[in-house]
Amino acid sequence: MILDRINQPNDIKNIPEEQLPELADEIRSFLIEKISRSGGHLASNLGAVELTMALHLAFTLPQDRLIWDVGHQSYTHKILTGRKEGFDTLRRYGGLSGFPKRSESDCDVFDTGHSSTSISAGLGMARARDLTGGTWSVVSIIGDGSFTGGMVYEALNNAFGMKTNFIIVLNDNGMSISENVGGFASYLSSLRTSEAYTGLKKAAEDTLRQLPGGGENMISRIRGVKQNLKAMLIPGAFFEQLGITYFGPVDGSNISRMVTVFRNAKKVRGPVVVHVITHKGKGYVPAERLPARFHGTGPFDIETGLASVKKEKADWSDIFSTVMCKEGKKVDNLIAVTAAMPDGTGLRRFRSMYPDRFFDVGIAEEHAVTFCAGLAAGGMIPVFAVYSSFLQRGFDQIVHDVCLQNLHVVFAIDRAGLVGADGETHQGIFDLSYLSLIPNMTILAPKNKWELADMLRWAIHTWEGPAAIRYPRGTAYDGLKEFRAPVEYGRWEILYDESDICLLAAGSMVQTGYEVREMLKKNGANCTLINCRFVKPLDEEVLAAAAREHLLLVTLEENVISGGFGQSVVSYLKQTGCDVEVELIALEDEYIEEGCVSELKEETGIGEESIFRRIQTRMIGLIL
Ligand SMILES: Cc1ncc(C[n+]2csc(CCOP(=O)(O)OP(=O)(O)O)c2C)c(N)n1
Repeated sequence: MILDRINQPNDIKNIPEEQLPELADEIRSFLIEKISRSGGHLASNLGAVELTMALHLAFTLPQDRLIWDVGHQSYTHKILTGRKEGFDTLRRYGGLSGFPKRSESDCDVFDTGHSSTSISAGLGMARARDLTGGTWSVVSIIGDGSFTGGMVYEALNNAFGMKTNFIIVLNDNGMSISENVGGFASYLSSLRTSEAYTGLKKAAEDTLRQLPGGGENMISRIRGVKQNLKAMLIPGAFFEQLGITYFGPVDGSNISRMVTVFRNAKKVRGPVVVHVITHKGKGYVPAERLPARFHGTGPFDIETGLASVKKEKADWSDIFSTVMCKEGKKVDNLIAVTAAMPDGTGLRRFRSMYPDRFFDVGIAEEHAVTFCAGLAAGGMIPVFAVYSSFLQRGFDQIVHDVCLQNLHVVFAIDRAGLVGADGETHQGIFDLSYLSLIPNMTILAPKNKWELADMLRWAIHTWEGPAAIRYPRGTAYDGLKEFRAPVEYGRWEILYDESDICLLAAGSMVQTGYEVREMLKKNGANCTLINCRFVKPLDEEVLAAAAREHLLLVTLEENVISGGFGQSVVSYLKQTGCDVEVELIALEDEYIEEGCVSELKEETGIGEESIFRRIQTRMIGLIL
């Protein structure tokens, strides 16, 4: 195996050129084999194998800096920098991260996970290099999908007039997770076919030349027009106009060609874009056919491409999807908005049923929020379906464009809480905090799948201001079916009414609270369980009564402690002079790495066992 000779950074430089295609094949088989077991980002990585090899041949690590946008496509980079063995623990707790991590290797120079940051980061590093007299290369590698994010344009604008080298590799596979959208995607597709333009131009000139008499004359007149046309159509005009040298398009399967172009790009003074055409899923037929399905995948059978674990029950996004489709029929101004996640959020069905009322705005969460504000101001009812961690991008827009004007925008916040294998960048653990502090915002969290449906209908039909409904990743909870009180603004639901201990649980933690209560009861305790389905506003009446009637209140949330549900409860109790013991179960003030969700819950102290032990200790302290 040639791969056996790759054990540390730059080992690839010792592989003879004629063996590189074989190495690419071996890396592909390695990726397919490992990801089929661990799950992970397959299609993007398969597409970027040769590109990554060429980068490692043209540049020297760790001196030169490679910055991977999003970072989900950095697996080959990890293999080439001595982390092959780590793939047996990929995305597991304490294992190899699925994204670049500075703490993991000095060849990872910038942590990523969210899209469209690499050009800003790279530009910053290039400026820092210049200020410190360095001579290394700084290379940002960014996909065409990530080019739909606004930060990219802020960075390109800022790179204008730069006098030293900074390389941007545009890894264009024509896809975001799903098909790429918008004007820039269409511009890129025109660049991909720019050879067709060159051929067409020559054919037109030849034809004109054959015209009797005026042929040459006409050609020169047309050439004038052509200069203008050229500005629009020659490859890279968009970049050139911004003062960025454009190389491309380059075939992303041709390693030696890419190496030559990268070496040339190093010589350019100023920013340069190398536009590389790659193929998502390359070399594995199921991933080539279904690149979106294999963008991020769970374990699968290599032979068939089918998921190893069959989904038996609906997940939260499915429930959301079903309700949206049903309500779309009744409410003709209901609009669904996604920022490049039609599949993950479950909006694909809505799109096929109501194409005119569905908008994929690209990886542009900030824009999506203000776009929704505009839709609402124009009389529509927009529902923005978005992952909790990505909505962080739209914070100011929620404050300034939605809540200030009290506009009726519904935020369907998916993947709220711990998400597992994607790690720090993707955990949805801040939304209760960053939304709670915004005036006019109403925050709901369902205990089970029926409540999600009820809340979504309430937010669409009854409520007239901003509302955020947060729900977790994975299978929708179908327990506690017997409890289904109509959704009323700011009202909690008392599930079990006893004495001594009162569990105040929000969203996903109601299920946990239920299990904890069972454990407490087995140990002879009395325990109330309240479904705090409105995280904002709090149900002050129920809370005040709970404080009067129990020895210990325990708040439970899948969110960081700072500014979260528990602290809102404590703040209310303090303000109103309620004297009761309170235990806050929430995530500590820290980032949480990858791992499976149940394991992470126990590790972080919000799992059933840990909560049970904490309550027991606290009660012993109170009684003694
Ligand atoms: C801010 C943000 N929103 C959404 C995502 C989810 N996401 C991860 S990769 C991706 C598509 C990226 O497309 P592209 O840059 O073309 O890379 P490819 O996977 O096609 O190689 C999206 C939408 C994200 N990582 N960050």
